[in-house]
Amino acid sequence: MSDAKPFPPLKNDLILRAARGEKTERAPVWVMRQAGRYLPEFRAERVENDFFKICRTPELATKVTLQPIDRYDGLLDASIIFSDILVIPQAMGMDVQMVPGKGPHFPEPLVVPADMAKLKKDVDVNQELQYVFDAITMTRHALNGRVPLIGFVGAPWTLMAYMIEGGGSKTLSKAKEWIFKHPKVSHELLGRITDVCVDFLIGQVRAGAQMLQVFESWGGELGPHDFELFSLPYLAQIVSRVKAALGEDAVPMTVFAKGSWYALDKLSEIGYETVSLDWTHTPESAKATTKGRVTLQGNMDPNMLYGGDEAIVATVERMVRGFGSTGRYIANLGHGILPTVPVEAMELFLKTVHRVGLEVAAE
Ligand code: 1CP
Repeated sequence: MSDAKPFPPLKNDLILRAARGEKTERAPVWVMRQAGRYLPEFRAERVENDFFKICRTPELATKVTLQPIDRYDGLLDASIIFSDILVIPQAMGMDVQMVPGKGPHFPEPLVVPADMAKLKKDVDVNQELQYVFDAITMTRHALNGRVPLIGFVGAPWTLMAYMIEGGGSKTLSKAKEWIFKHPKVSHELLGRITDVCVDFLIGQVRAGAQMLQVFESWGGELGPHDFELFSLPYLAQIVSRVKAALGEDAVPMTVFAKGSWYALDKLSEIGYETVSLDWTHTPESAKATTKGRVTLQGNMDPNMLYGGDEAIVATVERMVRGFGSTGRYIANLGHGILPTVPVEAMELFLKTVHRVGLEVAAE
C-alpha cells in the first residue's frame, strides 16, 4: 500500500459525520441499489455485458458505480461499490449465475450437510476477490472525493440461505430445514461464511472503502429466537473482528437486518455505528428503542416511488422531520430501489430529502 497513489481529498463527508454521531448541516442521503436496473444507462451496459463480468472488470464496475453519482449530480451523499453479495459464495467455490429478469441461480446448491465438503476450506480473499478490491481502488480515484465510497457484504445467514435455496425463495424452507434439523452443522457453515466476510470487509477498507454495510436481507424470515441464534452472533462477530483488525483505520459500519424489527434494541449495542431500517418502523418507535446509541438510516417503502409526487413529498416530509430531529440520521429507502421506478421519482425523492433536511437542521 505504501507505494500506492494517495486518494483525492474528500469534499463531502456528511455521511461519515452523521454515522459518527456528529451534527450535520442536513441529513445525508443515498439509496440502496442506486446503481442498477432502473437506470437506462445501466440497462444499456447490461445489453453488452454479463452481470458478473461487470463486477469482475474494475473499469466497468467503476463506470456503473458512478452512473447515479453523475446523473444525480450533487444530490447523492455516498456511492456504493457495484458488486453483489453473492461474490462470497463464488469465492467459496460455488457457481452462481445471474439470470436476466429472474435473479441469481446456483446450478449446484448445498442440499445435504455432506455437500459442505465441496466448499473451499481456506478462502484467500486476496486471490478470490482481488477484483472487488481493484474495483474499489479504481472507483475511489474516479470519484475524485465527490462522496465517500461504501463497501459491503451479505450477512452469513442471508448468504447461507442463498447457498442452500439455490436462488431467491418465498419460504426459505430448505435453509430453515438446515438450521432446525442440523443446527451444529449450520453453525459451522455460518462460521465459515463469517470468516470470509471479515477478511473481505478488511480488504475492502484497505482497498479504499470509507464505510461498510452488512446486508442481512433475509433477517426477518427468522423469528426473534432464531435470529438471536443464527444471525445476531455472526453480525456481532463481523463488526468486532473487522474493527479490531483495522484499529485506527476502522471506518463506520452499518447493519441492515430487513424485517427484524424485534431485534432493533440488540442491533444497537453490538458495535455498528448505524442501523438501517425497513419501512415497518416509525421514527418515534425507532428513536425510543435505540435511545441515541446509533445513527438511524432509512426507511421509505421503495414502492412509495410509484405513489406519485404528492405521496413521495408527504412521506419524505414525515420521515426526515421524524428522524432528522436527532441529527443522527441518514436518509435512504427501507430496501433497494425497484427496477421499474421512473428516474424522475428518484430525483424528486433526493431533492425533497435535501429541502426538508435543510429546514430541519435550521430549526
Ligand atoms: O447500487 C447498488 O446498490 C449496486 C450494488 C448491489 C448491491 C449492494 C447489487 C447489484 N446487489 C447488491 C446487494 C444484494 N444482492 C443484496 C442485498 C440488498 C438487498 O436485499 O436488496 C441481495 C439480497 C442481493 C442478491 C441479488 N442480486 C438479487 C435479489 C434476488 C432475490 O432473491 O430477491 C438480485 C436480483 C441480484 C442481482 C443484482 N445485483 C445488483 C444488481 C444491479 C442486480 C440486477 C442484476 C441484473 O442486472 O440482471
